[in-house]
Amino acid sequence: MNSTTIGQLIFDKIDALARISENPDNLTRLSLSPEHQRANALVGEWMQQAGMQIRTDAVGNIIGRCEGSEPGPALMLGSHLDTVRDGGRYDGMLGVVVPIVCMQVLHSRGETLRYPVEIVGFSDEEGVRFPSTLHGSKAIAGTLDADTLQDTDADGISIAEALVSFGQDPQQLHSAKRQPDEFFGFVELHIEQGPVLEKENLPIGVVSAIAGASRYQISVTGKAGHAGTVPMNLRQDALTGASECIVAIEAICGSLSDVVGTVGQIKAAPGAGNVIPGAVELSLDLRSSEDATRKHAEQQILSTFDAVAERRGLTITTHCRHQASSVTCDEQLCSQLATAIQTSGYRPLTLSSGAGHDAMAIAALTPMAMLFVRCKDGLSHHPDESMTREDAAAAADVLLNFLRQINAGT
Ligand code: HGY
Ligand code: MN
Ligand code: MN
Repeated sequence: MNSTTIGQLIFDKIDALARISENPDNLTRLSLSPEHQRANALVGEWMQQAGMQIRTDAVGNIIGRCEGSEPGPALMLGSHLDTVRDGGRYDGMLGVVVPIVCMQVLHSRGETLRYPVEIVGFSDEEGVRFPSTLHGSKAIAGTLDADTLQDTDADGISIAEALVSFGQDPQQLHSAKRQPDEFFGFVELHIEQGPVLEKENLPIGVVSAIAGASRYQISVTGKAGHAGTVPMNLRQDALTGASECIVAIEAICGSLSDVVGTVGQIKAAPGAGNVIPGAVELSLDLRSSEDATRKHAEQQILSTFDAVAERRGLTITTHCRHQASSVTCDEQLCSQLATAIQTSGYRPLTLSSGAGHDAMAIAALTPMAMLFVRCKDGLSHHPDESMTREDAAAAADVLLNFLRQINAGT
């Protein structure tokens, strides 16, 4: 199979997955949804065609396994199959499809690796449906707290209830946990979601580290009232208070280097144009490659909330729903990936990740590393997310080099 064919094979699979959405007008596939079920079924078929045995674990991860010619620890590959709302088709899916196509190429050539390979389509990495995130990879790493299964989505459905509808038993959460001696490493291939590779005119790079992240749910409570009769100086307006908090988040993060803060969700109640908002719910997403810097930003933001609450006669409560420390990628795997990139004829660039990935959870189980693939304008979490067939084929070429290198023990 030449690189054009491989690039097309990858794109055909990516496009087929992109047609599985809760919404005909955009790509939205949330975890443990009927769409997720359909995506797992399609990916499972492809894994079987590539000579893999498949299973779905207790938290909805789809797992393909191909035994090696020798017994021993496996290499885990994979990424997530859930998307953000109105998202792009490569974020996550590329890191499941490219390894499957690589296994398909080896299978078609009758090439058997010495070591077993597992490919995982992780069930919830985006954390869009539920307030917490990385459920699939954390369950495999054994770090998913059983209490998290009580988290509920906007319709009040808990993860546990969603797992039952998905055909799983939440009581079996522990059975998803894998043992460290089952693997010698995890490599996740993912679009860069940033501008560096494009600027360096490279299709692929090695990730050095993944930024840490905190996610908060914030409630601002004031007093609803008549929009026409309450004088401005007597109001306890939850929405103007929340707005002051949002602008403060932007100012604090903007004043610190290497921190990004985002309020992506906001909901005001009762939500009538002629009623002063009495309650507001908002999200806060904070990232930094340095955990101490992220903590410092958090302190500053939370004390600003106290001052706003005091001055405006509001109650502001914060609930941390997710914390992930920044993680450094495994040196040996990174160097092997850099060699694989050189074998494909590219300069091996190393770059860090501002986005979170399943690899940061799997790091608790086994050494992990990541390959980033160029995407247009670095755009992601957007329907215009795009990349080229040539870069997809380059990614497969590098991953095949890596698989063969490991096989040769180099
Ligand atoms: O939000 C992130 O960093 C990832 O795309 N879930
Ligand atoms: Mn992703
Ligand atoms: Mn994403």
